[in-house]
Amino acid sequence: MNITFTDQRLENIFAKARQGSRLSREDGICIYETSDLMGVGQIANHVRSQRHGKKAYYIYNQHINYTNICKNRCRFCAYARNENDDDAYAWSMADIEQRLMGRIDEPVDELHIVGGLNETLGFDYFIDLLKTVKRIRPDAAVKAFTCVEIDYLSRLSGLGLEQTISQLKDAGLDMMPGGGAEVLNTRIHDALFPKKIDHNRWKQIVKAVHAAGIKTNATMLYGHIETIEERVDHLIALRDIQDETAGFSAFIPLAFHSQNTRLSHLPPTTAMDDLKAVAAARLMLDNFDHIKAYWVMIGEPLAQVALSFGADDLDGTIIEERITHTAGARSAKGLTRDQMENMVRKAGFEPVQRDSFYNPRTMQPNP
Ligand code: V47
Ligand code: SF4
Repeated sequence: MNITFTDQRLENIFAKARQGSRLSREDGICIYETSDLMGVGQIANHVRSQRHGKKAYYIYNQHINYTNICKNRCRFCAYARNENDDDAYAWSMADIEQRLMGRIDEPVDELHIVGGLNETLGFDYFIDLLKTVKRIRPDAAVKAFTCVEIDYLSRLSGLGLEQTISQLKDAGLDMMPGGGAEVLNTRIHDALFPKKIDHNRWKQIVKAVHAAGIKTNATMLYGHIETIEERVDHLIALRDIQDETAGFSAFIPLAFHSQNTRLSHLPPTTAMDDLKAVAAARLMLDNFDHIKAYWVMIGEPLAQVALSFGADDLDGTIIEERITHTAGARSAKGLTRDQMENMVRKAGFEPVQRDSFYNPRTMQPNP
């Protein structure tokens, strides 16, 4: 396969990608710096095609954001509230049951459950939450809690990290989403999310979770104050952890939305930023099987294009996404399975409905 590059530095990166050699920090910086977007995209697409051919995965999922009360108050977050705010909420088990029952006739394969750090909820609430979900949806996978919540729960339970993870697993925790890492960097931590766990604690927790046999995803929140070097170092930090644990399932670049946040002066990410984020991840994270283009954050049309820039997964049907929509996302709040499949086919790929562990699902009837 030949690619005509306008930036000759990409020749060397393409040669490495073809040989399956690991890209360096300098290669990562070049991928972000170059204006040869099509060149980068073609290399990423080559790697993507070798791993996944024309397959593009998606899952039938439901989000449950059990509370928006959060003591961390990260500067980039539009979702969190103080306990006394008018629109603060914390769902009871009856509320959660009602949400699950409201969609019980749909073939939901995964419950994606995250929330704020709400000091009014005890450790029992989280065990109840997992057990309630498992009781009502025994066949669906429970993908719940970020490392930030696990850290919080280990303090709340007083049981220590390993015992806390083990109790959550026994109650029904099947895997964990990738949020909470933001950018693994002290400067950004101190400037944007000083109350949240730092990169050392995040790494310690994710390794403990992987050691307990629980797969997680990983993310990077980009498009705020981070530099190109900090993005590349974040990807390399994740790659190093994956070498050690093999516990990451997918990586999801998260495009920052500034509306209703304390960073509302920042402009939205561009299509160039979003496609580079996907391609850089595909090329730098050579030990990750899956790269998601999260349509909620970059919009459905660009997510289609991202399938040709290294992404092999569009996340899910979702319904009722709250975190990004509070921060101004203009994408739909959810998609039907037909819309999802149509999106994939129109982009020239083959839709594969999957479960949480990337096993293809046999088609169930449409709701
Ligand atoms: O942890 C918060 C980010 C994350 C904003 O693992 C924001 O399959 C953009 O992690 N603009 C939650 N992003 C979402 C998340 C996720 C989403 C889809 C799939 C998976 C997965 C994980 O969203 C948070 C934070 O990093 N976030 N505020 C904002 N204003
Ligand atoms: Fe809380 Fe998460 Fe929002 Fe930070 S990003 S304020 S931890 S809900």
